[in-house]
Amino acid sequence: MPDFSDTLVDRLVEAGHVAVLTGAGISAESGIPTFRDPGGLWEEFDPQELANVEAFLDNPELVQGWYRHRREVVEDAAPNAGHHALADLEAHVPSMAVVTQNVDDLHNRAETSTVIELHGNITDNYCMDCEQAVGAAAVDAAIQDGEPARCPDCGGLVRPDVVWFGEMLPPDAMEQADATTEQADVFLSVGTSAVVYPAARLPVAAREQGAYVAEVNPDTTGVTDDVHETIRGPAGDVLPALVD
Ligand code: BJW
Repeated sequence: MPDFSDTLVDRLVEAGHVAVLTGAGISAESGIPTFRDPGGLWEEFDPQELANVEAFLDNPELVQGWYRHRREVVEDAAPNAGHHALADLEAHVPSMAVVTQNVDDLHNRAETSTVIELHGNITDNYCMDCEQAVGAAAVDAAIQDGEPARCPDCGGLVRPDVVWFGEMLPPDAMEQADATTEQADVFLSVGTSAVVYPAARLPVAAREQGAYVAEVNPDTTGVTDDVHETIRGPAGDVLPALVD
């Protein structure tokens, strides 16, 4: 049985608004690798070669192929007990939002109502020149032919709609994330190493702004020392127990 305090339960029961920040760890139990854990994506692949725009422009086929592979993993995955517990929590609190760093769409597929995607969504692609959306099928067909995927209208390179290092986060999403953090009476930080900014500053900002902040993670993170309470364990065990 996961170990959390009566204080957290009381604060959740009394909360007017709950904000939840999620990271790759919440989707680990759906079979989607995290980035920085042993066996995670960054152990096998160098982020410098794949997750920034210079790498993409150097070798678009390689980066498009890597994202296609990850998109397929995501399409084959399903939301797990942790995603479902957060969707269920909505029924127990007056207002709630999930701010996610994940690009895997699993909070939407678990039918959480308010999902703020800070780092984009791997199911979407767009043209770097004319910015129009390009369907995944067109990207897959080009890669199949050994060519970089290009925009059917203007011929520009097509990239996944994700946020790479050195890029700004979508301004609307960041504004919404800041607003939900400011409003929060309880803030949960779930399955994130909390080392990537600006997302990593949200739990700290929540505490400064008066929220009760709890972390759900099997390991220590960049914000462990900043939260009121740490619940050690997998999100798929902890969150259903907390919501029940
Ligand atoms: C479980 C579990 C289970 C396991 N249950 N838990 C110096 C200081 C401060 C900032 C910077 C700096 N130098 C550069 C920066 C800025 C940079 C940054 O933060 N770098 C740091 C690494 C130092 N940030 C940016 O560049 C951002 N943009 C920005 O700041 O714009 C302004 C700016 C512009 C120009 C110059 C400077 C500033 C953009 C960041 C974009 C991040 N993109 C990625 C890739 C997305 C696309 C893709 O998927 O390919 O986002 S990187 C990657 O990390 C991904 C994730 O969303 C993100 C966070 O990772 P996350 O989710 O925390 O995963 P892990 O693997 O780290 O952790 C998993 C956790 O789960 C672990 O704790 C496990 O224990 C736990 N876990 N199983 C619960 N079952």
